[in-house]
Amino acid sequence: MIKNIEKTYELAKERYANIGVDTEKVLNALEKVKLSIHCWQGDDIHGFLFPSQELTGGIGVSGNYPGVATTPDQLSGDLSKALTLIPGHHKVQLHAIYAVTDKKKDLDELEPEDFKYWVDWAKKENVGLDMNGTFFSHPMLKDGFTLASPDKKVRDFWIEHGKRSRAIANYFGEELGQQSVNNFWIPDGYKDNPIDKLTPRLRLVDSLDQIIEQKYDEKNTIEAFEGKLFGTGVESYTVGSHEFYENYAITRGKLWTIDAGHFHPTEDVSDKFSSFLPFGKGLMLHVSRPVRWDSDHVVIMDDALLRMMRSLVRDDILDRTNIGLDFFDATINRLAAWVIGARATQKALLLSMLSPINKLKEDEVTGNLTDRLALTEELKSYPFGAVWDEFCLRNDVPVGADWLSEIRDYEQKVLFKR
Ligand code: RNT
Ligand code: ZN
Repeated sequence: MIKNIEKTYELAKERYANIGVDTEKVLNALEKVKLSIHCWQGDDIHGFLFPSQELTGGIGVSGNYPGVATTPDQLSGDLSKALTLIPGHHKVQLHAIYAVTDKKKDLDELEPEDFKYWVDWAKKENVGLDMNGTFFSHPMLKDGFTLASPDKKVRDFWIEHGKRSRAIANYFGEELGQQSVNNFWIPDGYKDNPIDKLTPRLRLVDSLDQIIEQKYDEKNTIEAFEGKLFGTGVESYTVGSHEFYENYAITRGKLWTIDAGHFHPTEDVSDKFSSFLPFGKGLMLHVSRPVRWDSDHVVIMDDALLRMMRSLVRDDILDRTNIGLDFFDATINRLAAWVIGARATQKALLLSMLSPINKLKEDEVTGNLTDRLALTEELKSYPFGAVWDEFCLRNDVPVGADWLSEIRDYEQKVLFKR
């Protein structure tokens, strides 16, 4: 089996070499790309602080596949298992509600030590950690508002939470020696048409400015801001719109988060990267798969994903982009969901890298648009799967669908016993 994979790879290597693509270089480049794998796929966004709290903020998880993680050891164990099935070295994104503490603590009381559990785990796994404040599923989400609330008490609670999330992200960066991206998404908005659209946005600017007042070394942490077109229950007006956060990120020297599910379904999300980067510091992505709405389906290798990864590769902006995953599906095995989404994202990256980009760019500027179209079409049937298999082999993870039997085994031995 291994021999066949290697043989097939050698043939594929030759085919690609004929069109000027060095597959060895590509394999090295792919190995360097870290994904930020979201912990919340593993437990349907319950977290450990208030696990019985209803999920609010307009997001939803459907399904009740058996074996959901309900303790820190279960969730970190599931993540560890999933990481053995995903090639390469990655990061994991946490949310504030995943704090591990015996004390009863609210979101405005969290401290770095409440995440020591995760830092110890990350060191063991050799992964970085990214952070998310949790601005939902909490009674202080009052009438649909947090940082933009008209009520100062509500705002202050969430401002304190935001500040604390930054201290935690800074701790991740210090401890793990790599930058922790701290993502902010808030659900604030109105179901029906508001009269005043400006004042809530001014309040949000003020709240965010208070949160980011304290300086942290960017080596350790940087903030990213995630806008949205709308959420369920907030259809008419979202305070944190895309334009709002794009401008906020640019004027404050922060990252802009683009969640693939947060736009109008016909928008090409990939087209936004190169529109932002001439002005902005960098991007965070929430790679997701919206089906008719922001449904957060498990990511697959579809056109939208390919377009996104192609933009990152062709425009050479991978080093300014953090590729986070953000989907949640409880109708299938949750570990499989992680593995499918992560591997699909890596495959899309690989397919994008396996093309003679410089030649295509040259064709474009010299007006040889015939070659550009012909070659990009032909590339679709080049033996990219052989290079992917070799990548898995070299990274010591199962090739093809072999990972599935490991998940089935884990189900029997671990998940179904919960
Ligand atoms: C919600 C945003 C947000 C969340 C996570 C859980 O629409 O996409 O990123 O999915 O923070
Ligand atoms: Zn998101």
